[in-house]
Amino acid sequence: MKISRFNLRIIGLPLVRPFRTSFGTQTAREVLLVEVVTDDGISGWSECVAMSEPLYSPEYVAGCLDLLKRFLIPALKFQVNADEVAKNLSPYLGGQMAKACLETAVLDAQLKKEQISLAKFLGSTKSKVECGVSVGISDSIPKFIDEVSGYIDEGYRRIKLKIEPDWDFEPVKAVRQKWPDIPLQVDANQAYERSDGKLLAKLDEFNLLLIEQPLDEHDILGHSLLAKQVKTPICLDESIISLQSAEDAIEMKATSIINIKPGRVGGYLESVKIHDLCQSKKIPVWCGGMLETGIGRAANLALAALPNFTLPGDTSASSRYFKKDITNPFEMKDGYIDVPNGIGIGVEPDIEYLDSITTYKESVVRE
Ligand code: NPG
Repeated sequence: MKISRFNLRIIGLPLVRPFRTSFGTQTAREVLLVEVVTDDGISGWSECVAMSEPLYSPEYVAGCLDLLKRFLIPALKFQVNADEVAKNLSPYLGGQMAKACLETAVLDAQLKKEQISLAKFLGSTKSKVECGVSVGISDSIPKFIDEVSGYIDEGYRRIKLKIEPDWDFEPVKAVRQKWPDIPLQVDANQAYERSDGKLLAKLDEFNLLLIEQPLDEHDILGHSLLAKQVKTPICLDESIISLQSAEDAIEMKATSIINIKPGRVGGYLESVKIHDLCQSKKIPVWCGGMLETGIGRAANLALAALPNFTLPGDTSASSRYFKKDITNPFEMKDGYIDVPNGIGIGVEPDIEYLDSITTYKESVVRE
């Protein structure tokens, strides 16, 4: 596929409510968007999931922009198919989020040209997916219960609670007491130490679906040791950055469920490989979220429609995050969101709205 230009832009979108995790509080989402324009005049869109600061992963918006401009875009030489992008970018180490973003924009353009939806291309088997919601750390239990209550009333089918030392047992207990049967899981974002096994084992009584990423992302052995101390399944997120890392963590029994985030593993094509591996090893997977706009959400929904995505993901409705999304909003009906079935990722951004929230814009054009 011949590419005539790459349009890069950064937008700023306020969140409807602050989102606090063990690594910080987000009040707005700064998003790097890539538009690939082909010689046929087709636009492929994608969003980079990196945050403004390197708090969740080493990647961050300004760093990804630099990586794209300086190394990744030039490596594609304006002529590439989606299945060759990863190979062309492989000399450059790391940068999964920036690489995923570039590959997805190329893929969107290519699938639009081939008139096929991303969901179909990836191998989806569902037309709608079950919605979970991720609830941030709060400053009081009553305020927190109110927030959870609101989500349950809206119809969310699985609740994920962010935890950290001193915000774990009590909030989880409060939710479990009020909703004894709701599918519930927790996410620590690496906030605990190997020595916290006993403390985390106290959560076993709450019948949680999983504990997500309790320890440092590099501590695969620690997770494997912890898995022997707690009954609740351990699920890795930050530690899984590729097919290889998924294979190693499974083999070491450090994870019995995997959160697949396409941005974190370098793209949707790598995500499908991880999905297939997990399916063959009987490891259930679910699709994580990174406070995506409609562009990233559309592609995540396509992935979450694959058969081994048997747990609800962080695929919430647009209204959970933004007052106004940059695409038509994703709405939840009876706890499900429809998987987009239009060509490519199946959605287009509202350019006029984008222009009004753009903080940076630049094009890399073929000479
Ligand atoms: O619904 O998109 C969502 C947010 C889900 O909790 C969520 N994401 O650690 O998985 C995470 C967390 C996150 C958010 C990570 C933003 C990084 C950035």
